[in-house]
Amino acid sequence: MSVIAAVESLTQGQYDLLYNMFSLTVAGMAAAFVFFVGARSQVDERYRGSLLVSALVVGVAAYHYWRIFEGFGAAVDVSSGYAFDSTKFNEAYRYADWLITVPLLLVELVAVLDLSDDERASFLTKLTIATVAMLALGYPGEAMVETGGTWYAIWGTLSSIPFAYILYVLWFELGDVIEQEPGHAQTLLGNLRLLLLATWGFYPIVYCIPLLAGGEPGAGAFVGVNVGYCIADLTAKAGYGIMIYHIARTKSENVATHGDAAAAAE
Ligand SMILES: *C/C=C(C)/C=C/C=C(C)/C=C/C1=C(C)CCCC1(C)C
Repeated sequence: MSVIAAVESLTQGQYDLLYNMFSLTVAGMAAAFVFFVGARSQVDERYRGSLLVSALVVGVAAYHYWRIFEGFGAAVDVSSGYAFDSTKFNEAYRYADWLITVPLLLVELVAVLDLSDDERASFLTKLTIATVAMLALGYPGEAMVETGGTWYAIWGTLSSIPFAYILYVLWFELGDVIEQEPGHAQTLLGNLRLLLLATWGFYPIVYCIPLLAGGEPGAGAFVGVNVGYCIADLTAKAGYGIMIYHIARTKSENVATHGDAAAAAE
């Protein structure tokens, strides 16, 4: 049974925690959307695209979390001891969301890097292919097989292969690119790379939560996984977008002080 299918009922505490977490995530994504749209005018024209993509990411996530929140409301029968009807909770929203937002997070990143068109295209192509492979291999584990069973571990491991490749590219290739960036922007991009690796690295850990719960999936594992993914999504999308905004501002100031030609040469 998948984590969700194994849930028969929640305690009041578990219900309150999830309710508040989904609510907070919808609000956080929606607030971030407004912020990124508004902040576009504060950066130089060439970096506005990165803020638009940041807004797109959190906008798409706000919508999906709203649907998840609604599904959660429909699945729990508060009047009969928080009984849980797993058929009303659609887990696929999260993976559908990641399929759209993860490649966009990469677009956001390259939009603040000084890359040639060729470099940009090659970077995005290989990372997007790896992302699709990672999610396509992770989904069956998450939703279609026995949680804690052999297949759960197999899908998780298979999904980790393209993930390891993504980490490799982000660490080494991105590291080389960042080294060529000027002054303060280089420090900020270094921090962004760390945030990226730390937040993305959190997802496979969340995937392992049901295993830590002794292999016997139940409401506890369900709550752990959902709270974990909410926190991961908020930091990897809204938090990351805020860092991209700071980088865009710093680089815009460089453009303003050194003029266009110097900034273009950097
Ligand atoms: C905004 C959403 C983001 C940044 C989602 C990232 C998701 C991952 C890095 C997921 C990775 C997984 C593994 C490496 C193995 C287990 C299955 C996954 C899909 C949770």
